Amino acid sequence: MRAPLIVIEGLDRTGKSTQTAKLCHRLNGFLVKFPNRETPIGKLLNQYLTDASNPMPLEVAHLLFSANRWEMVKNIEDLLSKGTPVVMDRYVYSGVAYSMAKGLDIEWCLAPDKGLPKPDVTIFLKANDLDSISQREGFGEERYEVASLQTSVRNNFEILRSRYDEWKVIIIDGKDIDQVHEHIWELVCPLTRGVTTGLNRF
Ligand code: Z5A
Ligand code: MG
Repeated sequence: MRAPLIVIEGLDRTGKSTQTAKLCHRLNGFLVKFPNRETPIGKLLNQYLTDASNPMPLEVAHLLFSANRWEMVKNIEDLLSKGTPVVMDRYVYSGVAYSMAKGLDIEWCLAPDKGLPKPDVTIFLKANDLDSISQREGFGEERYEVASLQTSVRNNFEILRSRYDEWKVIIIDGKDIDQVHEHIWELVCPLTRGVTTGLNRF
């Protein structure tokens, strides 16, 4: 028996950080946010995201986002095997959806993440009304937070959703933070008894 690996994905400002923190608290789990801006690679990514004049090629940024996930694998596997649930704020799917929106090929994007642990459930926070989301605090401060890119990222998330069967979608329009949390809990609750199968891999 091991603990579950839970991922929350979504477009910018859909409430991923709010919800992963709440869920982690309720599960007494371990929270992993990607990008993890604290590691040496994460510091490079933070510089890239916050300074739009940074000339780093898109391909290099994509590989660094992936490397930033690989940096955490040993830690994550240890926690799961010892019975601590791991909750992730973005993961492989964000890596692919954003880089595809910038013009990279889906298979090329998935290749460096091949072998990473696959989530037991991926919960996608879906907003139908992107305008109301872009009015939330903090939107537009980083290089990918532009409306045209968000539409493309949303389409790419739909492509990924049709490929991976652990995806569950929650429509967030009109729901407050606690209502979204209760929907998430309904999906996660069956996993809290532990998972009998080994970890799948991308
Ligand atoms: N990126 C990439 O390109 N490749 C990769 O491999 C990865 C990421 C992993 C930074 O990500 C960028 O990295 C991102 C993708 C790219 N690009 N962009 N743009 P990040 O995760 O570090 O971004 P962030 O700065 O944390 O923003 P965010 O994640 O987009 O926001 P959020 O976590 O989804 O939302 P929040 O911080 O929880 O909530 C936003 C506000 O809304 C806040 O004031 C909340 O109080 C409020 N809120 C939350 N829920 C609600 C509800 N239900 N109602 C009303 N208000 C709410
Ligand atoms: Mg966030």
